[in-house]
Amino acid sequence: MLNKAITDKLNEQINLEFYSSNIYLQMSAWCSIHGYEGAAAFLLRHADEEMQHMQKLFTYVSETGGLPLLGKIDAPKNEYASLKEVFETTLAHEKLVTAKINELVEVTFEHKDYSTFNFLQWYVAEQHEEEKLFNGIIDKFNLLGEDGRSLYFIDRDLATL
Ligand code: OFO
Repeated sequence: MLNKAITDKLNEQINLEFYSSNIYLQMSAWCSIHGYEGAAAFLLRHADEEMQHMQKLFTYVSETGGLPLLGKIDAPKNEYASLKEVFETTLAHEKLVTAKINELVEVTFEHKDYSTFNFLQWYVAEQHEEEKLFNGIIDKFNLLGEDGRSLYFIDRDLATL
């Protein structure tokens, strides 16, 4: 049976993963409407991944005798000044998620809940991958610039990621 403080934190994380999915889904719509079809497809796939992150937590809480609680989810931002801003926002968001996962890990450690600690290691590794991925995309903008040609290549590249 999960400790209440840990269940609460896991539930917060479930809602944050939902929010992550919604941010990327909304970004995907922005990209599509601005003609960035590669970025739109990439973000759509990423929104799906976030739902899997949510699902994994949901199942874990259920399996350990807790009650997953779905809360209110804020509407994501829907206006961006540029494609680069979209990806700067993804990176900032992933950094926030990493901070939240780290907080969660700390709580499991404080309560000596090594099973949940162990379960969360998947998220720790995943956050490393996510930050690496989005940092890599920002590097491309910095390297190529943001003229029409560069954006065309970046968008094409995003379709393959
Ligand atoms: Fe993007 O890793 Fe979950 O939130």
